[in-house]
Amino acid sequence: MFKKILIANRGEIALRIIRACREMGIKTVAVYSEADAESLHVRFADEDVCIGPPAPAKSYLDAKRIIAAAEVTNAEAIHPGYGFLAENAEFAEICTSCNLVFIGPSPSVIRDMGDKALARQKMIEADVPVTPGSENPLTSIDEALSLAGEIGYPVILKAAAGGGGRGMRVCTNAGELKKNLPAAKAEAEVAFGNPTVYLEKYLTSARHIEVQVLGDMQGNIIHLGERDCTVQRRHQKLIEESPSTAVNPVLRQALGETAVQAARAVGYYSTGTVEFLLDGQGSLYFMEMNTRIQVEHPVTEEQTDIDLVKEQIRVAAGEELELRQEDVNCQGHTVEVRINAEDPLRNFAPGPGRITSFHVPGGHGIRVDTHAYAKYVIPPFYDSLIAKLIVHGKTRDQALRKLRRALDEFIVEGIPTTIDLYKRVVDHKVFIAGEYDTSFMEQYLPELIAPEEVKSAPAVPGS
Ligand code: MV4
Repeated sequence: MFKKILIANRGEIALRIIRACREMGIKTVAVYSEADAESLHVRFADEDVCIGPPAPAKSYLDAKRIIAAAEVTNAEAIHPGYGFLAENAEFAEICTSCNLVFIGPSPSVIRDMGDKALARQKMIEADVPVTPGSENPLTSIDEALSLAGEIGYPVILKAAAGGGGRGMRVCTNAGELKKNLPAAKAEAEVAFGNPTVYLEKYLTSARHIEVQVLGDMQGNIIHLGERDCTVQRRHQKLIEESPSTAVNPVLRQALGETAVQAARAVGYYSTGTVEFLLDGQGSLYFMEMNTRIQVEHPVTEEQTDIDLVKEQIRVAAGEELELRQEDVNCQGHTVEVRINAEDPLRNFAPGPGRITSFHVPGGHGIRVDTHAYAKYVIPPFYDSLIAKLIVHGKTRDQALRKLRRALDEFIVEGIPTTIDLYKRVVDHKVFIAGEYDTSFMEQYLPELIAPEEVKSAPAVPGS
């Protein structure tokens, strides 16, 4: 097992990894930018190295600085967390070439799953059901038009190097497809340095269900249940819950087996997430595979009582999984919400600044993963996540009551937050009934997607 791990990240996920390491008796090295000198991950790590100015490109995204910090502190492994370099195959390769263990899947799997068009192709070859659409990247507008004609509108254009909703455009007819294809390619080139775009049938009233998988280097792969991530705002997940109210035991079995089949098809090890769309008829379609520990991993931890970060570290050290599929036992109901420093009155623009008072909720079944504290200054340079509130109850009704009570107890003053947005969602009868789909926010809480002045503009599909 490693004696010392460097955490190449910041905020709550850096703290989360430090916690796992400390419980495993592993020393920790924190890296931080000048903007994070007062951040808790610096304080709680055994050692810390300032790696540069606030700009991510000169700090948390700079492989050279991170590797140098690992060398001067004699760290044996690097945990990338999520975001930053977590799904950067080149960084994973650089770690390996510098005799550092990258805590994650192999670089080739990171690269392959990072190309969403290639991931689809590999799933088609493995008989994993994928959303009807292009089997290869689109090469011409004629090809796109004939394909869309075959599968029927609406269709959605997706950037192969994108993922998570970035650069997606919905087209409801041939005219929109003609207009949006060149724009989507140009946008993908600018955003990801890769203009490759593919096309899928747009499933209008779907659920977004993802399955947590865990594999070791000996070829063992298990699944750890599903997370329903359907409630999103502009492709940012707002709420994640498990189990999904749209999944019955038969479908759950199929979901888990299909997720393991997908992971096995690409030789997966470490923690990973297989994302599916579930259509109104109960059909499952592979959408993409994420090769990192995700923001919402605590949902699965509370359902299964398995520490996913510890398992990820054990696998990276070459250990075989102790867990067998029959040992995975999901209990109760868990819901997670992300508390962001964003201002709902300013179209959720980031609201960095000093937190003047901070009180987190507690009590049975309440977990708060946060790096924030009273007097802490949320910097403007990074994502606006302040805390994740995760609640667990025996039933969904109990969990939602706990969540509502916890949101009322959550005190953050000095900066704007999204706490009140969640009170609106959790109070909504359609959400409480569990009968929501991907259109939930747009259909029932449109004022929380865009403020009044923007709403007057006609919604342009594919915008
Ligand atoms: C889709 C889709 C329906 N059909 N793809 C992918 C990334 C994620 N952030 C949203 N994604 C979706 N991809 C096809 N072919 C529906 C979603 C989707 C969604 C879309 C719009 C508004 C909210 C959504 C919530 C979850 C999933």
